[in-house]
Formats: sequence, structure tokens, C-alpha cells
Amino acid sequence: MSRQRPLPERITALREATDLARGRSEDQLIDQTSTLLDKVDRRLAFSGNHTVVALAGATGSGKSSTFNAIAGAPLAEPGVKRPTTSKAMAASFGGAPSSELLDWLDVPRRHEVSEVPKGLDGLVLLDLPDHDSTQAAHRMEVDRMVQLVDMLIWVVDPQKYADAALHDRYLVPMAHHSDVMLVLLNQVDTLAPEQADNVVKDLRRLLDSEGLGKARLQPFSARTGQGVAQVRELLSGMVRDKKVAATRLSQDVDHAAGLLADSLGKEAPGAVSEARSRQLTRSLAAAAGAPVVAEAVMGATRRRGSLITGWPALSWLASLRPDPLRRLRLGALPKADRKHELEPARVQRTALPRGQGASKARVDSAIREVSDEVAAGMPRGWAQSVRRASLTHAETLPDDLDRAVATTDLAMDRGFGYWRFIQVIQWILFACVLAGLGWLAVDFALAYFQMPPLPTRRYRSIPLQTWLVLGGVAGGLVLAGISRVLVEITARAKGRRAEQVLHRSIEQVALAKVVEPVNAELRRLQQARKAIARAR
Ligand SMILES: Nc1nc2c(ncn2[C@@H]2O[C@H](COP(=O)(O)OP(=O)(O)OP(=O)(O)O)[C@@H](O)[C@H]2O)c(=O)[nH]1
Ligand SMILES: [Mg+2]
Repeated sequence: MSRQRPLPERITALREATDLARGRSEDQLIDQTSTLLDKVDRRLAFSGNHTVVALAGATGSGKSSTFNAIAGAPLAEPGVKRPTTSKAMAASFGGAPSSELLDWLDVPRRHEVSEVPKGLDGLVLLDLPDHDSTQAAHRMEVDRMVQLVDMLIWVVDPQKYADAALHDRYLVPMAHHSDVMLVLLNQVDTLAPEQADNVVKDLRRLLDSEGLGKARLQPFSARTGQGVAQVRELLSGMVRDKKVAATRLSQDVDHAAGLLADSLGKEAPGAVSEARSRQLTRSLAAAAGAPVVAEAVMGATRRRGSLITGWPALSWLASLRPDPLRRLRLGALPKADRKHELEPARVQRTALPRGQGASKARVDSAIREVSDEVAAGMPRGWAQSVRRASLTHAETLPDDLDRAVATTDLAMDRGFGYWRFIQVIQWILFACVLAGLGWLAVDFALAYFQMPPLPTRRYRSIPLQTWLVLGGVAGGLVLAGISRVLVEITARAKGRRAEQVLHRSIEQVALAKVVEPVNAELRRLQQARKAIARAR
């Protein structure tokens, strides 16, 4: 195993991971981890000069007797009528004052050991209530204390050493702390030496099979004093090292980090795929009416084209048709506004049909596909948070899309320059027609009043004024025909372009309102995983 980072760094990393996972990984796990981190912080804040060791075990196993035996003084009253008090009792073995530490541990009954056995300076020994008590308060106190102390001594007796209450509830779940655990097989004085050997072997096997191979096992008798020297020896080594507290806290952090890591899973992509995001844009574009707008752009271009480039005698008819863009309330925007995103309040709503029915269903399913793609293989809570993220802006999405369409520059105010040129020619031709007609009218009037006609020239025996009328009409109609083709080409180009720019505008909405929130959630998961890796 690679060398671990310093504990404070790992604690910070675990806290970061916990904050990132809050609301995603299971609440209970997050609460547990936060509680643990608070404990670790508090414990580390106390000087490392104390080593807190608790004696835990079943009713009558001999905890209080062992407490006295180690202290070398009758501090606790063993064998008094049970159940005894529900609170732990402490014995401080010299050293620096431990009252603040005991305040934090909430241990009200305290003793000072007057004659500290050699090497035990700084030991704080706790006598706990029975973990298998009929009193819930006792069990709760034990549960609380086993979380807080630096080291545990489990006092078992030859009758109940294999009790499920002890193994299933405490030893197995705390197996990761086995190297700061000591199991005392108490009351060996009641067994024949051979029997004692068998019980020790059996208990060892049991502990090993439960993953507590590192837990030390010591035959002991509080009555005869057997094993007291060994236990004191072991404790003095630990008190001297001053590492037990840090070891246990480090194991706590490791264990919590492992549980949190499990809740983060291993799979999941790093981001929403290009293909999914394109598909989403297509669905949103359809729902936002981009094809309808593109169609209207073509229609409006044709209409304006006929008005400007058509034969003046007939082109005004085009104005009788409504402008399809205006009908959608999508006129050209003033130039100044086009440059920047418009203020929402100033953007008029378009008259496009709002996302309802089939198009709403299509948008919903496109969004769901984005979140499903990403959530596949993710742990449940995280998959749900991805789903939530994808819907963050669902309420306002139709408005956002509408605004995107309304503010997209459809280029209806430019690109028609050549039409003006055609229009000038049309009017010149039309002027010829009018001139010819006027001339013919004058001829007609002169003939009527039997006056001499105006001089004229003939070409192929047809007078010039008639040529003017015929030529003007024919030229105007031919030019109108050619213009019609040109206008159609322009209209299609405008329509295509409109579709493209609308697509780009809508893509911005899709990215900002759906893809980015989902990606943010993915980044959060990756950050949490990185933090967890630093915590382990
Ligand atoms: N023979 C023998 N008896 C013991 C030994 N240790 C404790 N006892 C007796 O076992 C009984 C219970 O001892 P305690 O020390 O009160 O046990 P405890 O675990 O503190 O009990 P609770 O606090 O009530 O759960 C007492 O009568 C002790 O005298 C031992 O090593 N040998
Ligand atoms: Mg007791």
C-alpha cells in the first residue's frame, strides 16, 4: 500500500467529499460521516498526551474488577447489585489534567489514580456499563463511548465469550479497529489450565474468522491478578507511543472514506456526449418552431421579392398577402439590439405555438435521454441528482427557447441590394410604357380634333410610341419572370441560413439549460471521487 497522506489532509479531503456527496449519497451515510469528522476534529484538538482506553463487556464479565486491577486500587465497586450506573467512570493516571477531555467524553464520575503504575502516565481508563444490559441507557452509553475512545478492551468471561450480542453488534462492525483492540478472557481462575487453553484457542479462531486477526487476546483474572502485568505492559507501550488516538482516528477516516467511496460508484461518463447533445438541440429546435420560422423567412422573402422586383403594374398585389414573419411577430430587429442579448423584458413573445402536446413530449424525452445516458451505472442517489439537474430549468425552458428564436438575427434587413437595381429597371421599363401610352393618347386626340399628327418614326411600319408600349410591357414581364427565379434562390438561401442560425441559438439554450447542469453534476461526482481518493 502506498504511504498515506497526513491525517489532517485526509480529514479535509473526506470533509470535501462529504459536502460534495450531500443530497446525493444516502443521507444516513452523510450524517454518519459528518458526525465522525466532528469527532475526529474534536479529539485531535485535545493534546496527544492522553490515551483513552475503555473497558467494555457483558453484564458481570468483570469490567469493574479489571478496572480496579489495572489501576491497582479499588476505585470501582465490583459486584454491587446490578444493573449498575448507566454512565461510564474514569480513572486518570497522572499526567496533564484530563478534565476537558472527560467533559467532552461526558464522563461525570472521575477518579485520580494516586499511585500510578509504572509507564501508565497519561492513561485515561474508562469503566463502561454492560453492552448487553436490559437497560437501553446502558447500551446507548456503550455505543456512544466505543465511537469516541482511542482504544477498547473487551472483557469477556468463559461463559459468554462467543455471545452474538458482542460479536455481531460490536466486534465485527469494528473489525477495522482490531489493532487498537484487546480482548481479555477474564475469570480464567475459574477454569482448569487445560480448559483455559481450549477457550483461548476457540476464541482466537473465532476472532480470526471475523477479521479481527490483529486484535490481541489475553487470558486474565481480575481476582488472582493473572495477566495484569501483561496488560499494563501493553498499555504503557501505547501510552508512551502516543499514537493510539491518531491510529484509531486514521482508521475511522479510512473506514468512512471507504463507505463513502462505495456510495460514489465507479462508472459514469465524464460528460454528456456530443451526439446526445445534438439530438437534444434538434428536439428543442423542433419544439421551438425553428422549421416554422425558416418557412416563414422563405415566405416573407418571396413576398418582399415580388413587391420590389415584380412588374409594377401587378406587383402591388403581393402586398395583399400577409407577411408570414410579421404574423409570427418576428420582424427584423433594430440593428442596435441584434448585437447583444436583449433584455428579457424588452423581447416580445413570438406568436409561435408554445411547446405543448407532441413537441413537449419530445422535449421531455430528449431531456430524459440526456440524463439517462449519463446516469446509467451511477449510484441511485447520484442518478436522481443528475435527473434533477437536467430539469433545473424545465419550467422556463419554453420561454428561453422562445426568446432565443425572437432574438435570433434572421437577416431580413440585408442581402437584397440587387433587388433595388432590378426595381429601377422595372420602373424605367414601366415609364416607357406610360410614355408610349401618353404619346398614343395625344395622337388619338389630335386625330379626333382633325389636327395634324405629331411627327413620328416608324420601325417595321409600327410607330415608335407603340414600340415603347409593347417593349416596356414585354421587358417588364420578362424581367419579372427572371427576378422570380432569383428571388426564389434568395428565399431558399435565407430559409436555410435562418434554420442554421436558429439552430445555433437553440443549441446555446440546450447547452446552458440542460447539458451544463448535468455536466456540473458529473464534475461534482468526479470531484467527490478525487477527494475520497485523497482521504484514503
Ligand atoms: N472468579 C472470578 N470472579 C470475578 C473475576 N472478575 C470479576 N469477578 C466477579 O464477577 C462479578 C462481576 O464483576 P464486576 O467487575 O462487577 O463485573 P462488571 O462487568 O463490572 O459488571 P457490570 O458492571 O454489572 O456489568 C463480581 O462478583 C466479581 O467478583 C475473576 O477474574 N474471577
Ligand atoms: Mg461494572
